[in-house]
Amino acid sequence: MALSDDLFARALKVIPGGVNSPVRAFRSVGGAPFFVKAAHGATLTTADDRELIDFVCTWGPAIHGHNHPVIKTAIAKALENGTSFGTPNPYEVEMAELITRFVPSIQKVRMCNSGTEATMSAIRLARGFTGRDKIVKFSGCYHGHSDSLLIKAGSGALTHGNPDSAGVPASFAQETVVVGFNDRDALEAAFAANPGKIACVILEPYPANVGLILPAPGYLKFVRELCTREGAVLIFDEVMTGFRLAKGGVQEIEKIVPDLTTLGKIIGGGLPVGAFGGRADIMDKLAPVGPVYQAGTLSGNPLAMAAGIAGLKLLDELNPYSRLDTLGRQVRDTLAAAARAKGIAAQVPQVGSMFSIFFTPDPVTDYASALKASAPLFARFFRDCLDHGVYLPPSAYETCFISTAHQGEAIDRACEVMAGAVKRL
Ligand code: KE4
Repeated sequence: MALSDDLFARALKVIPGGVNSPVRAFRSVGGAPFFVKAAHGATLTTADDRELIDFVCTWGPAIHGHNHPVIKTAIAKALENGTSFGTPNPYEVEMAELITRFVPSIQKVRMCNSGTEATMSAIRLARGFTGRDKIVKFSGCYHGHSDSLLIKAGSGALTHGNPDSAGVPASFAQETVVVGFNDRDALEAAFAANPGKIACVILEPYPANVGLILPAPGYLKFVRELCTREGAVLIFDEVMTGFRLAKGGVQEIEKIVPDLTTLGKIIGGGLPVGAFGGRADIMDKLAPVGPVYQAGTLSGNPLAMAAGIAGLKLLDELNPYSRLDTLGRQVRDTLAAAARAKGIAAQVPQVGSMFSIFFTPDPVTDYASALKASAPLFARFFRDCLDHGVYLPPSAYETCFISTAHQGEAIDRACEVMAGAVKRL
């Protein structure tokens, strides 16, 4: 029996579904997940010594490729002095100063341990700041698994057919208003139906948890202006896009200033980190200064901070974004050409180092149009790529990530494999 199969059989006995996060379970693409024992650069090495070119990049953090020597050295150096102090430490200050420098809208920031904690806390903060209870989210956007946000959620929730998770009390769900992304009228109507009651609007400015969707021209500006008019806090969930598409994230690209921003993934350098920050007048509502409580045993952990600081400084030094966009265009153009040659309808949205593929003839502009794409065809495409050594996110409702380590042989080989997979559909 292959080692991965043996590990999965053991895992199934003691871990629900054999995985610690549902989207890893391969349930929507068929087959059993493989287990990874090592990751370097653009490559994963499975328990059975298969080498795979990785486009999941641990769901975003590995923008410099896996196990980058600069990040590894930073962790090792921090480790010499211990793993956790439970007190303020110098790394936290340096991390906060870096984040506020990279993202000017963030005047103050609070570290936590995951994107879920970041968005959950940002929503509580917006409710505490405004004294209002309702929140607005967009169908298909995924902001982690806190109760208020598991309503019409994307990513693993959508992949496994429970975008409205069981276990969320109706009394919680009714405080969450869900509207379609890119739908101006629906957002106007949500405010009209809840005058003075909406604490915040939270969105992924480039939704990437139903596959990748880009905002219609002017849409983000419209959302910003509506929130300002209605006194609602605008939260950009940049857990995925933060530092991924620009040092300052989507808000730098689109020149929109949110009131709060949530971050994660890249700022941990591969270790568990989340963060939320924004206007000082809002952030100062947080304990111990203000009445909104939020806390965390390992928040600002020195090892995680050291890893994240090293990764952010490397971005500052290398400024890899145009290189990453070139790699993204190479993949997009390869897939689009292969689909045309095969006569298969496909959309291949791409921005910077993020791309996805929808097997559908129509442009994908929101959750509803994303659902029209063929998930079974994606599963066949996924399986063929994996059989030929390229690992994509195991779900039609995720986005692929490219790292600087993909440049050269890895991206060329992967493009060959993905073009061949389209041809064999
Ligand atoms: P975490 O709690 O998983 O660190 O972050 C939640 C989160 C918040 N906001 C956005 C925009 C996110 O994409 C995420 C998490 N992303 C998924 C992948 N699309 C994590 C993968 C998983 O659930 O295993």
